[in-house]
Amino acid sequence: MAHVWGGIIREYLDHMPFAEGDPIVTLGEGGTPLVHAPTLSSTVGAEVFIKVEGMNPSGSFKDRGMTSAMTQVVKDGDHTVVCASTGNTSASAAAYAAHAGLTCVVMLPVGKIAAGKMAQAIVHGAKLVQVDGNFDECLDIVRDLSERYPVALVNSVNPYRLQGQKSAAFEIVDQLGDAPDIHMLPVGNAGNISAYWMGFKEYADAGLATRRPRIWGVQAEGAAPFVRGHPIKDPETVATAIRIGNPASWDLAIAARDESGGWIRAVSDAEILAAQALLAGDVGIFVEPASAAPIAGLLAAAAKGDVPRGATITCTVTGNGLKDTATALAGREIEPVVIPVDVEAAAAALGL
Ligand code: AN7
Repeated sequence: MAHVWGGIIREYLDHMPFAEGDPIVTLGEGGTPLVHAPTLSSTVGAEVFIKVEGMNPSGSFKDRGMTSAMTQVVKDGDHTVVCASTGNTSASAAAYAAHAGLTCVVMLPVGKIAAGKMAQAIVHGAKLVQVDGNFDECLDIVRDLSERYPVALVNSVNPYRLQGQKSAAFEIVDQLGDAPDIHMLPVGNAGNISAYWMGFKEYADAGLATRRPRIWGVQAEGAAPFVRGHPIKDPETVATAIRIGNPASWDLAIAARDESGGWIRAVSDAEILAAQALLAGDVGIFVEPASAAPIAGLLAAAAKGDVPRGATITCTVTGNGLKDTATALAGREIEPVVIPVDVEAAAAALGL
């Protein structure tokens, strides 16, 4: 019989802080495609694979961490979860809370959340609080709130989040047959880069990979605390998902970078948008702006001659492009042709 995917906790139970019989909260997350990108590969002189995390149930990688965080919340008998978010964490938390019958409170920077993500929080029934501040300030509030009130924090400072998110590294090794030479991903609050490094290390230590990859992280120029070497007060970028100036997992991200022999660099908003268009037009994958950052970083590294010839490089694209169509379409000339119901008019319109 064909294998039916059971979500990342069941699939990787031996590597998770849970046991058979635990009340697993899952929407079937994980098992996402790893897509070879031939044109991009020849452009950069390496073998490039794209890990398509926008295929998760709520459209982003956050679902991997939310299945584990929510399972622990249910085990603990808590009833209300809270998170700060640039949009994807709140969308995922709202979906998993709805599934588990929990109350979900989301704290969002006003005016800085993509429309699709806002819609997700609303339709899944989250209590929405908009804050006249940025993500970092929202995170400060929810951390305080969870210490003083009976609400469980499901941001990535909750260690169960990283436990789930490390499963993406396991999948990449399983899909490739070994770890890549280099793994690339966007860096915002820095939970994911920390989780991937944990996952790659765990798999190698268990003898399931022969090596660990170098980790190359990419930030947006206007929100690049790791590149500057200190927190940024007023982060700004078109990639609202990674509009973060004071990453919570600072030390873990630095460890991932340095232990792996990797780097964290920055790309401009223009490079991000160009990479988003390239992924959509040449690879066939529509991602949100933040997710295009690693591709922009890869192209910049190749232009500098920093990409080892023939290396196997995996890039995580973290969120689905449908969440933010306004940014994707801004600056594009769209002239729809309207024709009568007539095949000759259709042929004429197409220049056939
Ligand atoms: C598409 O939703 O922080 O470095 O509150 O949505 O693990 O934070 C989102 C982050 C990359 C950065 N790509 O990951 C939130 C939030 C997308 C994202 C990141 C985010 P981290």
